[in-house]
Amino acid sequence: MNLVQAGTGGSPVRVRGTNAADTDGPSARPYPWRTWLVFGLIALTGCERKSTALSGATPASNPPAAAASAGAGASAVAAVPVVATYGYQVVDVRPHDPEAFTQGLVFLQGVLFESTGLNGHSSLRRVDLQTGRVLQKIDVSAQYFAEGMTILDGKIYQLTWQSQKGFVYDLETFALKREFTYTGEGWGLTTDGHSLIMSDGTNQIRFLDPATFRVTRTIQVLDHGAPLPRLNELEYVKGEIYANIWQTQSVARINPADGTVTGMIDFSGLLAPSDYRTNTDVLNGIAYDPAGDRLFVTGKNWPKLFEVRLHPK
Ligand SMILES: [Ca+2]
Repeated sequence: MNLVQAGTGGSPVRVRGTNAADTDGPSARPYPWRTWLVFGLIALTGCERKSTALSGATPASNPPAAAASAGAGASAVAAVPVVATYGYQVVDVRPHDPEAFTQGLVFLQGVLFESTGLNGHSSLRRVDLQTGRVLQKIDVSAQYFAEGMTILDGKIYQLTWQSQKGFVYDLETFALKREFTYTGEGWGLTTDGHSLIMSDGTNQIRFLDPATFRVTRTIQVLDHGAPLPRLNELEYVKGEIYANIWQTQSVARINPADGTVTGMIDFSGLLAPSDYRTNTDVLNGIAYDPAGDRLFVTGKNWPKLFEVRLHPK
């Protein structure tokens, strides 16, 4: 919100500058230096607008030029963060339960853990990576719509969508150990090894103490300085937060220190049209294997789980 205001505040600075020159104009004597000053201001304003348009229109395709243009053209305009774009290469394809409405995905010790949603279909699963076979599963009560899930210190944490209730399970037995509450909606969940990191459908990400569930800090996720809402399934990857953006083919790479979007991964075309069925839903589900540096991606009711490698576009 503050940055939106700061952003709109940028414009009036330029307008005020132009207006001051205009106001001075009629009452001022026509000294040549003043005329040149006005021409100079007009030219500078033109440069600012051009560089702003450039960096807004093609931030990813040519970030160095946009950044250089913004820097050279307008010292009064706040720098627009450069957001890199990434494509992907499919390394491997494995089966995924097409009835699993994936809301959370974690890789740990050679297997996948998955949280599935929808009332009456919500579950917690341990899944064989190679075959997609469900090795262990508990159903979540039909009154709950399960959401994001993560694992920390031998415990599994699972959110629900609108019930403001989370569950803590034993990693081995899936026995329910504890329940907790939070305000707002529950969407995605991951961990940096210390905190639970939670999205709620807005552009906010909360960091929670895993023992008390108190919010220790909150970041506002901003893409090119603007709020980026609908952050869904999360994964902590090499010091960054990856976030599925709901109803898109994109995953944002987020700096956990300040919420800045540093990159955008375009997963367009990952699931072939021939793999779509009537209940196939959006891309959702990111898991990372730190030991093997492997990234896994799937979607809600997708028949396939993809191991992908990213590359700059
Ligand atoms: Ca995840």
